[in-house]
Amino acid sequence: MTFTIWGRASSTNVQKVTWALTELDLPYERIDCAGPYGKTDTPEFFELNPNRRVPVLQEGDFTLWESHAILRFLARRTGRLMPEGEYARALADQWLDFTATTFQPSSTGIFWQIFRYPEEARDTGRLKELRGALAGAFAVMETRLGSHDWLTGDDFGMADIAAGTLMYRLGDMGYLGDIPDGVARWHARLADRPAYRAIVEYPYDELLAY
Ligand SMILES: N[C@@H](CCC(=O)N[C@@H](CS)C(=O)NCC(=O)O)C(=O)O
Repeated sequence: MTFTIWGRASSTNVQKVTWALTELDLPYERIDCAGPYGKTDTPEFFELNPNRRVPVLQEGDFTLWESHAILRFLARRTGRLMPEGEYARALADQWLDFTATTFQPSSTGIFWQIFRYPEEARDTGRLKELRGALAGAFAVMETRLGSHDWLTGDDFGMADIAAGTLMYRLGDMGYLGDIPDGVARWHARLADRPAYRAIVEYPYDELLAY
């Protein structure tokens, strides 16, 4: 199995895929694109992903986009990073969808408000709303992480990767100070993993350039 991943290393959605590949010890080549690297508005990229977003995964002639679809593909392909059994797998899907629809919109929304705008230019009303949504998302995660090490099953898996990529920037922005205890312990476990330190704790100042 050899994969090509399209997307800049500073993208949290790309990090989900490269983190999974690294945990799986699978070889891949990554091509910088999107953000300051551009290339997503070319006809060639449209052929890869008509939604013009990264990540995109290629394996031979096969092309796949949407980071969580890629995580599921890699997990099914290898039989790893997901728990055993239909019920447990359904719960992994549940947490992936929760990250896509609830946790990520609030955390990424906060990131762009803080990162892109000086304090006086921020939309304070929107930021307040996003902070409330983020606190709500952490409270939901605590219902699981308050009494379990990982979001699904007994082991680290794809649901932890999807949600875990969002934690580093929140920490950088000072948003992890008063998170629930179980979420904080889970984040410490993630941060112990070499792949998290190499891939997620990645500088993102290049995003200022576009
Ligand atoms: N739902 C998509 C979202 C992909 C997405 O929005 N990717 C961002 C990077 S994190 C992107 O391509 N933005 C355009 C750009 O960076 O130029 C996924 O999970 O793959």
